[in-house]
Amino acid sequence: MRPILYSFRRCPYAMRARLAIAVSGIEVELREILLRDKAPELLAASPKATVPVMIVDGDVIEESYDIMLWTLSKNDPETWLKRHDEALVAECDGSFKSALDRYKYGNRFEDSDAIEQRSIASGYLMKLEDILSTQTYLSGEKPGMTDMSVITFVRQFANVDRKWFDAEPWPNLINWLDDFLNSPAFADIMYKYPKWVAEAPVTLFPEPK
Ligand SMILES: N[C@@H](CCC(=O)N[C@@H](CS)C(=O)NCC(=O)O)C(=O)O
Repeated sequence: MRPILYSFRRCPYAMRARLAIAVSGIEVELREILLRDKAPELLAASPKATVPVMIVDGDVIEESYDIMLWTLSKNDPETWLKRHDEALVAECDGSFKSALDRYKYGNRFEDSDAIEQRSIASGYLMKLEDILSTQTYLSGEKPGMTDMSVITFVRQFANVDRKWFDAEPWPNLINWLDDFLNSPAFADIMYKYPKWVAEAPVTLFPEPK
């Protein structure tokens, strides 16, 4: 049975799941979700109601990172799992993402200051810059799990105020992000799908070439 992926195009969590699926070559049935109008089938499968969610042979995988790990455990032709700094990814998913949300959605968090949070998040990005000043990727000379787990969140951070981001002293981080944004791999995961409804024809991801 082909896995089902509930996804949302612009969600950084869903994007990293799609990156792993695309590199693995495992074909899934993609169901594009609108966050403000979630499909009842998603809510029934996963009451926590976040995307991405993957259904494999009746099992529900509800965390993007676990979807990446499951997918790559099945097929990892670019050996991403060999290049995997778990601590750096955990810091991204934890304190960096928390500060990013408070920077990007400052008005939703009454007790925090957006600029202060931007500076907290920047501490993590300077750490990435230090690594990228000595090697091309966070994972070494080839991209790996570390790069692909964090890059969609760095993109989200950069997009809050790209002019400000580009003026910061992290040239290697900017190059690393821009190379990714200009890559075929990024274009392949950003294809626009219409909102999924149960009666729609099956949509396969990655797109058959
Ligand atoms: N820890 C989850 C987080 C997923 C998540 O928060 N996704 C957001 C979209 S980017 C979501 O679905 N939010 C629910 C909503 O906005 O209703 C994961 O890694 O998959």
